[in-house]
This record gives sequence, C-alpha cells and structure tokens, in this order.
Amino acid sequence: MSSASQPQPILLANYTVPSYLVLKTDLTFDLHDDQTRVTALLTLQRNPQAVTDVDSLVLHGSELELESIALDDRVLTAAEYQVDGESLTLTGLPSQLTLRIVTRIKPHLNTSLEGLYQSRGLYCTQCEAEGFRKITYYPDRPDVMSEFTTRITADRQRYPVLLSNGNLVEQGELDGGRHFAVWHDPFKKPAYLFALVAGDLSFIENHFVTRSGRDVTLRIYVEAKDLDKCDHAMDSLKNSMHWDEEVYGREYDLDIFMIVAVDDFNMGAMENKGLNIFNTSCVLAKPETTTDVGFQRVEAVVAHEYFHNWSGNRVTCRDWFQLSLKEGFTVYRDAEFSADMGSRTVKRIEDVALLRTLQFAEDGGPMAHAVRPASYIEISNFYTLTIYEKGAELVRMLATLLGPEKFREGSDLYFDRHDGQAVTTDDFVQAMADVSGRDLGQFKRWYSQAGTPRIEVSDHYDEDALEYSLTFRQSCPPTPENTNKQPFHIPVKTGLLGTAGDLPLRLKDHPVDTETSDNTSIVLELTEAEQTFVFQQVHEKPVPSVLRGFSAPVKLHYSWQREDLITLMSRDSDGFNRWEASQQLALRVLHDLMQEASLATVSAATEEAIAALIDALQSVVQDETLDPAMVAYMLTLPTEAYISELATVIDVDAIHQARQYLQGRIAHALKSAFVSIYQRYDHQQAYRADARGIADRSLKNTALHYLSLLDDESWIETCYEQYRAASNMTDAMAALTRLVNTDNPLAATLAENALDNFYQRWQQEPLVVNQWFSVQAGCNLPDTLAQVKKLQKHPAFDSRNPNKIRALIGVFCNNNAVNFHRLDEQQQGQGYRFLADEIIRLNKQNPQIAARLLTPLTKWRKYDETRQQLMKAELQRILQEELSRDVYEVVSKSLAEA
Ligand code: B3K
Ligand code: ZN
Repeated sequence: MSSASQPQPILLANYTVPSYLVLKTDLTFDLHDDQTRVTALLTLQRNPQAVTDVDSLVLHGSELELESIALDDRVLTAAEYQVDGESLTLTGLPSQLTLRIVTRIKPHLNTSLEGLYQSRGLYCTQCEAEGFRKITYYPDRPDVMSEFTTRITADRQRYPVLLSNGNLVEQGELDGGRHFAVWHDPFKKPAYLFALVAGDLSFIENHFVTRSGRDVTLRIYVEAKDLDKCDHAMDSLKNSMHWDEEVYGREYDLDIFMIVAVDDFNMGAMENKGLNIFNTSCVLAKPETTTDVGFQRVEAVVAHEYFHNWSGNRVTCRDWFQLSLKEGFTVYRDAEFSADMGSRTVKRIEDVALLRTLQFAEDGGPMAHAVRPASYIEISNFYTLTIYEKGAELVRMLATLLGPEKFREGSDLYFDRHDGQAVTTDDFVQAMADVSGRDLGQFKRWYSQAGTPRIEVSDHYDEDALEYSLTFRQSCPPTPENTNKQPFHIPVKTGLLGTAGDLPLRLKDHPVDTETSDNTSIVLELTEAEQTFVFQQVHEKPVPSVLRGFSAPVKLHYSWQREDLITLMSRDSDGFNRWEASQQLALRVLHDLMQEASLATVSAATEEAIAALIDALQSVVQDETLDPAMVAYMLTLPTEAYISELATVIDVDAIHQARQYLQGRIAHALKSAFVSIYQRYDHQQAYRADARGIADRSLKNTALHYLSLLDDESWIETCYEQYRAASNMTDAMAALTRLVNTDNPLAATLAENALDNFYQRWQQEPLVVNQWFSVQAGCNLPDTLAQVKKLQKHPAFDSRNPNKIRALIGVFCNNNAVNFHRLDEQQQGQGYRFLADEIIRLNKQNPQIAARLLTPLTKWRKYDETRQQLMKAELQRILQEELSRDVYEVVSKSLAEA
C-alpha cells in the first residue's frame, strides 16, 4: 500500500460539533431475498451551536447503492451533491429541511457482520460504532441524537417476527404474502443504537414491575430449539433491573425490553435501545450444555447491556474517544452487580487476574492507548481491555476516593444533569468533583496517559518512636503516544498486620476520611512521584497489606520476606490480598525453578522455597473458614499468560515446564488433601449455578486436576468416569480437559473415546461444539497445530462464524503458548504462519475479527531473537496485502519503531 493511500488517523483535537441536528428519523426497510431497500426520511435543523460549515452536511455512507435523494421533496441531480465511497456531502442548505434518501443494500452478502446482515436466515443489525452508515446515508456520529420510527416489511412466513427499537405501534398484512410492523422509539438516540431483527423466532416472556409501578414486558427471542436455555438470562435480567433501581436509583423507561440471540456476532452483545442483540454464547445456558463460567458470563453480559440503558443510551458519548465513558462505567456497574449476586472477593480476583494478564500486556505493547485515546485509525480496534477493564478501574478508584455515598450522589448528578445528552469523560469526573468538593484535576491524567504505573514501596520501623513509615515511589513507562508521564493520583488502600491481626491505624499529619477508611484500613492517596506516610503508636513491626482489593490498576513492588507472604496468605483481613500473597509466593518459586539448569535436580534453596509454598498451601486447604472458591484460586498457580506478562523476555518453554513441574510437586505433596476434597464432594448433588455450587465444583475440579498429574492411572480412569457420569458441562469439561492434556497412552485412548462421544452427543448444539473445538485447540501436547488444521476441515467448523473462529483459532493462538510458539525443527514458526494466513483470509471477510486475532503477533518484541524474527516476518507478509483499516492499524503500529 502506498503511503498516500494509507488510512489516516482521526484526532480528538479535531472534534467539532455537528452542523445539523436530526430531529426525526423515519426509516422503511423492505426486505427481499436479493436486496433490501431502505428509505430514510430525515427532518433536519441547523445546529445553533455549529461554528463552521453551517450550511453543509456530511452524511456517512459505505457500500450503499444510492437510488435517489430528495431535499424537501425535490429529487436532487447528481450535480447537487458530492458522493464518494465514504460520504455524501450537501452544501448551501437551508436551516430547516427534510431529506428523503433511498438506498439499496445486500445483507445476504454482508460477511463483516456490521450493518444489516443475515445469520442463519435471520436478519439482524450491528451498528456500533459505525455500522449504521452501511444501512443508509446518515450523520453517523454519537452526538447526533434523533427520534426514530422504523417500518419493516418482509415475507410473512419466513420472517414472522419483525422487531426494532421502542414500542410496537402498528402491524398488519400486505399483498403478496408480506406483512409489516412499525416501531417507534420515543427516546432520542444516536444511530449506533439502532437495531432491526426479522426472522422466525420464538420467545419466552416475563414481566417486571418497576418501583414506580410500571409493568414492563420482558422477552427473549431465540430459535425454537433454544427455548429451554433462556431461563438463566431472564433471571439475570430481572435481577439486573432490580439491582439498578436499588443501587443507582435507575428505572427502565420503555414498555418492553427485548433480547434477541444470534449465532453470528462479532462480540458478546449490543445494547440497542429496548432491543439488545446478543451472541447466543451470552444468552443461552443450561447445566447440561453450559459451564459455570458460561453461566456467569450470561449473567454479567445481560446485566452489562441492561445497565447501558442509562450508562450509554440515556447518557451517551459525544465522540468515540469518549467510549470508556459508557464502557468503563458499565463494566464497573456489572462487576459490582456480579459481586453482589455471588462472592465479592472471588469476583474481584477474577477481574484483577484478567486485567493484570491481558490489559497490562496491552498497556505494555504497541497498541497501548489511554482510556480516552487521542487518536485512532479504526474505532473498532478500540473496544479494548483498556477502554473496558481499565476504564472500569478508573470508576472504581473514583468510588474509592469519594466513598459510597458521595459516589452515588455523583452518579445521580451525572445522570440527571446529562440525561438525553452526548457527553465526555470530563463531564463524568466533573459530576464526581461537584458533589464531593474534591479537586479531581490530577485524577484526570488517568484518562489521558496510557501505560501501567509502577509503584515501589519501601518501609521503615522505628521501634523507639513506635513509628512505622511507608514510602511510595511511582513511575510509568513510556507508551507510543506519551513518553513523559506526570504523576497519577492513586488510591492505595492499606492495612498493617500485627501478630494478632489488623492493627489500628493512626496516620501522622493526615486527617482520616471516615467516608473511605475505617480503623484498620486506610486509603492513602499518592499524588507525587515520591511520598512517605507515617503511622504512629505502632507497637510491633507490622507486615504491610498494601493495595487492598487492588485499589488501583498498578504494578506494585515491595520486597516481602517469604514469611510476610505466608502471614498475609493466612491472616490478612482483606481476601484479595490473601490470594495475592499466594500468587506472589508461587511466582517466586516459579522464578527460582526457571533459573534451574535442569528440573531433574533442583538446588537446596529452591527445594526450601517449594517446601514453604507447599506448607502454606496445606494450611489453605485445612482452613475451614475459607470459601472453597478462594481455596481453589489460592491452590491455582499463576497462569502462563500472567508469568509471561511479568517477564522482560518471555521464555515460553521454561515457563511451561516450571509450572508443570511445580504442579506435579504440589500434587504429590498434597495428595491426601486432594483425595479427601474429591471424595468429600457429593457427586449426586443437583446442579446450581449459584456462588456456593460454583465454588464447590471449582474446588473439586482443582483437586481432580492435581490428582490427574500423579503417576497413577486410577486418576485418569476417575477423569473418564467423571466425564461419563457428569450431569453438567462444568464437570464434563473439567474431566475432558485433563484427559486431553495428559501425556499417557491410557489417557490418549480415553480422550479419543470421550471426544468422539462428546461430538456424537452434542453435534446439534453449536455452542457445545465450540467447546469441543476449544478443548482440542488448547491441548498442550505436540501435534496440536496439525489437529487444529484438521478440525478446520471438520463439517461442524464454519470459517465465517466468529464463535467458531475464536473457539479453534483464537484458543490455539492465545491460550496455547507452547504450541503456538513452537521452535522445534519441523514446526518452527508454523503457528505464526498459520495465524497470518487466517488473518489474510479474514481481512477481506470480516476485518474486525481479523484485527482482533492479530493480538498474539503484536507481542513479538517480548520474545527471544528467533521468535521475534519469525513473528515480524509474518506481520510484514500481512502488510504486503491490500488491507482493511482495521488490520492495517494493528499491523502498522506493531511494526512501528519502538
Ligand atoms: N457496546 C457494544 C460493543 C460494540 C462493539 C463494536 N465493535 C457491547 C458492549 O460493550 O456492551
Ligand atoms: Zn458495553
């Protein structure tokens, strides 16, 4: 691609308000097999706030066939507007006008799954961020909010269900076996929240009475075969509606709320006003087909999309640089909801593990960007862990700094002040500042500076003065857009552990804010590059428990003694830090092991470290006060992905071997504890997807995992037995995963039987078949790449379906490091080549999925020289192609000089 034709970045600094407002948007969709005709009648008014180009209007449009355009009922000639592949521009316009635009589109040929497309015979839409422009010419920007009316006509037999946003106002029969429906959405919204669905769907229905007494109809639309898998989503929806009233005082605002499940979907779900469209994987759940993680995901995504009705729809984003305004806040809201529905500490551990593994890696790589980025080439590339998960951490920090009451006042003010508006992250922070009287100016750096701050902690105990001081030094490594970082405003929730538990805290020269701190935990606020806090009347040298609950998204460094970690692990009142201490302790042992010349004989010092870890884990297993889910997490070693994130140069094989070795040692040492956990478990108990049920299964399956590592085939037989007898997918998958990953002839035979049986049993269930692909793609044994390639030819594989692509190719490239990065002679660089070939294929078919799949190759700088060269060569090969903006942006940024 020549540099002149290379896509150019869009800059936040260039934002200008729209020249025209669209008061009303009346759409008619005539759905026919070979094409869809879209008629858009727009009522426009000059924007009184517009400063430039006041008489010209840019309508976005892409891949549209323009049939006609009329201004105030007069059809325009081609000389009266300019049109290119991306927009249609009109100039010399009056201050009030109507436009009637007729376009034709071809949903059946749309493989990008953006705009109007077909999934298994169903018509559906995905408009966020910029998909509406693939439906009709329109000012497709979130600060243009309009009142939509949508009329749909289609064949009555094949498309009996016709849906759009808002309330159904009319429906009826038409000639030629066709029918129509008209929907009106009374709430102004940007085009990205528009949705349309037409197809042969069944539904389950329920009701919710809001606290002001309005009755809301709730419907979940699915294919008839899936009606038995909707109850969990419906329960989750009702719980979310109730929770948002209780916790945020937010009620639902239309008479009906609909969810539609579709099989071909680029992401999890979409919060279209009153008509959420979901990936089937985020709606359908029943114990026989869905794992516990799947159940939790359904609950979280249903809640997330529902919560967007306020944080996203009623109050939306001014421009796409503000994406985290709605996404970060909504992730924070759904995380708090899940915490309230299940176990708060466990939810926090899961979220932090994800953040530290994947978001920190993003922050440390070539695609690093601020929570409010300053530029982008393709906005679809910015639906990232940074915008979502780190964005949620920023909201969490605001809640920590303000305390729960002020935070709620701030969110009330934000919603009331900006209802019906398109606003910025600054507006959000301003509402928090206004209610609390706090200066959050420095806090806003979190939105504009990318990168993960690093905090070095050191301490000093003065036993004569009975004073204990903690010194914090913060810094932040450079990232592509910002090299020089100013200090962040960081809340560090801290406690001090004495021999008898948490010590009372008396902080010198600092009034304690009782909103955010209690007697044994205090929120220290770092604002400078270096800062010291002195605690008084400390009668013994304490063990510091810093960053409780992971109160800020930072990398914390403190040289704990091994004994300190063991103390924190067994006695910290903060559950998160108990888990964190177990991970720190294990990480040290893993690092020691990675230094060993050979794992056949390890040094005495490493042996001692292993023994200490095993002792500590033994106490964890015996601690009857601990939630079984916590025990399971504390027994689970840091993942290869997390160890890799922490490494300067990732030694794929050493990490894998050290982790395998240590798991084996733990299995031997704690065998009797694991046997007793496994035997104690009531294998006959009925499945429940609640916190207790999930916790019990997770501990039992962690025990089985360790037992399967013993050199004792009876445990392999137990895995097979568990697989065969399982009445739920969690237990079946846990056992199957062990069989597939165990390098032993008996396990291989049993794995083959189980995999055959699994496919035979579940071939009619696409979501279960995806799990079947994933368990094979994730296999750590050699020859997995060959198996993955073979599975691509399997009749159940569909190279256009994003769920299938993620299940097979995504899992192999992201979750199977030893195989993806294989360097042995026959397979050297084959994983990289395989992925690059897929990306080149998908670049044309579905650019969003192609760009997303690139992630593992973008990390090339973190590997050894040989791997770097091989990975880079594949990126360069991709760059030779004619690329979509999506893929171009990721590849070019990955190859840019650091
Ligand atoms: N807002 C959508 C994401 C849209 C992604 C567009 N490429 C789902 C969500 O975050 O709720
Ligand atoms: Zn969202």
